[in-house]
Amino acid sequence: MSRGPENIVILTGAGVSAESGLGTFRDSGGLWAKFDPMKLATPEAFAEDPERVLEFYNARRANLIDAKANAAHFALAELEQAWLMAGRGDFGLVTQNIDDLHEQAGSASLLHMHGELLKTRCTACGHLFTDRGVIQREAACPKCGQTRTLRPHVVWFGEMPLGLDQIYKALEQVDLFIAIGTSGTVYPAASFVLEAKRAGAWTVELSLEPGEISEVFDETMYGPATEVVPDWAGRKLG
Ligand code: BJW
Repeated sequence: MSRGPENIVILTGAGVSAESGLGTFRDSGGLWAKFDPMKLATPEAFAEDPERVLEFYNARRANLIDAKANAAHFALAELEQAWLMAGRGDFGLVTQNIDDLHEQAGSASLLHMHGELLKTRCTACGHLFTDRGVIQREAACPKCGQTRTLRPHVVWFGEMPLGLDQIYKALEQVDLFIAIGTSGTVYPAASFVLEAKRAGAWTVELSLEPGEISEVFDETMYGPATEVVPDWAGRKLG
């Protein structure tokens, strides 16, 4: 008997990159335990003190340069390839992470809903470019030439996440939704599981420990991402 297509949407958060040495936000010792997000990750903070915000993101860029994808990132890239090659259904990977570790592992159907740390955007002309260096306040935009207009291409609190139309469209058709390494604290990402349930999907949480909305999921598996994700993906591919 042939099975119908099974469309997958995966949402990842900081926990998937934790074992690559990138800090999470809300664990003890996480970024928002050390720094005040309202002073670093809002448009108001950038308007008030752009140097302070740039210093924070420049340091995070420097930290990202040596980070390597881990077994969880690789397992998701392999799952995607196998899923699509076998024609088993659609596959979408939505990440809240601004690092490039899913790309490093080879994921292709990838959407960065909170932006990308290694991109810089000009607030004057909208020019977006890959940039591994330091963003300097006085630097000129390579396209329009204006100075003091460059910012990291990340989504701050109060800003609209990226690709939401595409995400909600995928969630309307989803059969299997998996949230990995995310605390379920930040919206709208935290509500995707409810959209998936509305579409009739089976929902799974894979994380180190239960998050804010764990009770909503049909299935949960807790442990380090480098263990639970390859294990779950391997069983899925059977
Ligand atoms: C492991 C592990 C291991 C550890 N293995 N697992 C009141 C109510 C509801 C909403 C709001 C509200 N007031 C304001 C809002 C909206 C606001 C929001 O949600 N605020 C909440 C905090 C209350 N949201 C926004 O402003 C968003 N925009 C928006 O809403 O626009 C309007 C809109 C309207 C209508 C429709 C749609 C939109 C924008 C949010 C932008 C978030 N930006 C940040 C910073 C990005 C740049 C940067 O990196 O500096 O994004 S904040 C930060 O949190 C970052 C992350 O992507 C995001 C999510 O964090 P994540 O990934 O879940 O990390 P953690 O640390 O929280 O959790 C890690 C998890 O991993 C934990 O569970 C660990 O256990 C686990 N873990 N080690 C496996 N080894």
